[in-house]
Amino acid sequence: METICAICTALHPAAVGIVRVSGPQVPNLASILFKAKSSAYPPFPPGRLVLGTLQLRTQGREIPHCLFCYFAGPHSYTGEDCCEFHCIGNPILLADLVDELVVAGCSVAKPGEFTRRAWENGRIDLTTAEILNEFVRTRSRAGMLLAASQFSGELFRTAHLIRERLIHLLSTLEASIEFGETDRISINKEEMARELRDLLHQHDCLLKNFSTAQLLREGRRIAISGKANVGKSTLFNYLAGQERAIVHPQPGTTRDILREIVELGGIAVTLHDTAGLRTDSDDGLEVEGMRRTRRLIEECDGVILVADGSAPLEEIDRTLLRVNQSRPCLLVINKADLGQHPEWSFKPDMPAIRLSLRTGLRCDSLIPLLRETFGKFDIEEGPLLVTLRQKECVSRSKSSLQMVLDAYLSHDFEEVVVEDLRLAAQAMGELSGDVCSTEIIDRIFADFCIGK
Ligand SMILES: Nc1nc2c(ncn2[C@@H]2O[C@H](COP(=O)(O)OP(=O)(O)O)[C@@H](O)[C@H]2O)c(=O)[nH]1
Ligand SMILES: [Mg+2]
Repeated sequence: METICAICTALHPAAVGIVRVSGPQVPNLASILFKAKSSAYPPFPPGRLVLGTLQLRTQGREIPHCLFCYFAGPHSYTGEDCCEFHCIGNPILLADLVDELVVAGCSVAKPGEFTRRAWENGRIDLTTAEILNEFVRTRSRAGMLLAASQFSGELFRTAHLIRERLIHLLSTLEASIEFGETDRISINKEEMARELRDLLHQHDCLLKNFSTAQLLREGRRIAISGKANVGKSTLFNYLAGQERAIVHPQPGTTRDILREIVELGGIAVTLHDTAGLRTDSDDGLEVEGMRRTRRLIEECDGVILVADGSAPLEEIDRTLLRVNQSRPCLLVINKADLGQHPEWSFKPDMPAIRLSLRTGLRCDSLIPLLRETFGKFDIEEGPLLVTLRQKECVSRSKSSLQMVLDAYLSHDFEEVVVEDLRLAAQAMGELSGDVCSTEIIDRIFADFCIGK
């Protein structure tokens, strides 16, 4: 087994940078690369930080202010002997340390290789490893908290249990097909149907929770919509915290849809700036922009409808208010600095705020209101599917199982059914990692960060 090493902190100047090492050479490397300040070490006590200097021998340098930590296998992240060097966080120094470790016989870890070893050594199950990766990558606090709530290994246990039940059904069926007539092995058909239905229900529960997990990844998709020239791009830039979209007094400036992932009060939101909607444009480009906008709005989880509260209410405003009533929508009545036109004095049927993006009037209430309107998570009890791969495994298992039940109900109950049951068990095994090809495992860990 090779000893692997990698920088596991971000490659930016920072107070501290960490290089992680795992494998059989760790005890040797410690004595070559690290000199403790106290003569009491080595041997290094597991799990304790020891102060000393870094010995970059081939480069002829000694770097002070380094902490060294040894983790004895199997009680380590990977299950092997591991260690970490906590150095001053200069990326050049960290790269030099990795070079030195390579000279000493280590190889540079591939993305996810530490966690892969942890999985191979039974320290972590496959689904929890995926959740860990999601935890690192999620862009919102809510996503992070959801990922943290999934660390207990519940998804693994659920998938494992479903697979065991499928295998039990499979062996009962196979036995009845092979020996049924001679040895009178009969199966209780009612019990069988009940078990199949219950298993299908379990699949449905898992799939229902996937939409929550999608929020982990992308957050809510929100479109900023409204008439031309009301301040949509100004709002987009305000929420994105930067000048992304062109703001211009001339109507019809925004034709392409701009997209930005932002965190608004703890929830991740993919924000879309769209072309203004109006009825009378004869500009082909603008018409195309409006067509795309309508399609996008259909796909989004919610809409921020922007209006110019200082101008009279037009037909298009009424239409927009009406069509957005049935979806999560926040009405932003902008340009309060220019005064309010009497036609905008009514009480809207949706959450609304009157503000001025130009002067900042009442803008501080915007984010809490956005969170209230779009931030509700409907989390069901039970484990959460976190990645597309996990969802695909459950969908595949479900459709095979549905075929089994359909065939069963139509009394067409032979080898075909056995094959479908086997496919369902296979898909569940892939989810839990109980049966997974090297190719799939490679793909899962390739998506991890280096050093994880
Ligand atoms: N007076 C005033 N003008 C605004 C306000 N917000 C945006 N504008 C201006 O309205 C014009 C259109 O803004 P823009 O964001 O491009 O609107 P969009 O077409 O809806 O994207 C620009 O000249 C903005 O500076 C506001 O609160 N008050
Ligand atoms: Mg615009």
